Amino acid sequence: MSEKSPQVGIIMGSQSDWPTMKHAAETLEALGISYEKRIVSAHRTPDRLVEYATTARDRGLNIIIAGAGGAAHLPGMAAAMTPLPVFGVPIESKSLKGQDSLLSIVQMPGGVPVGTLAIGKAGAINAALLSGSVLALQDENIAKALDSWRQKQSNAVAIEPVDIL
Ligand code: RP5
Repeated sequence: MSEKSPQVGIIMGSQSDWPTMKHAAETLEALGISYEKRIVSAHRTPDRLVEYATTARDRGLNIIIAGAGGAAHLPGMAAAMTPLPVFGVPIESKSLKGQDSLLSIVQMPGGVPVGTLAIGKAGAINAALLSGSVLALQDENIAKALDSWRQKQSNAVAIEPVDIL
């Protein structure tokens, strides 16, 4: 989405995080929320992170969704440098299945909050939906899109289970 200035910034520590984080992007698109996506690594591109986080609010972003795996400092470091809400998505790592990412992101000290979602795809989708809920407080179109997304989800659930061969 490039026509509107982005409301949400999706950042991730590596290109390898994109298959997970694209679910956040797709969900934002479904809600009509504009976003930008960037690779910003707390470890490999610390200067890029400082620049991104310290300018995010002035550039008009409302929310940052940050996905990272392993020693996942990105969401916490971003939260330290911006007053915007930061939602963290723990990426499912190869060695520890994302337990490392989850604990790195969720265990912030009191005073620097990161809203932490589930490991992997579910977390990426929910970070976008939660962003939608926050933005919907001030935006009737997003509120309607969110209602309709939820209605579609309900409609997709069959009443009776069937045997799947
Ligand atoms: C983290 O290290 C990234 O967020 C990624 O999940 C993980 C592995 O990165 P790559 O080695 O695949 O670039 O910084």
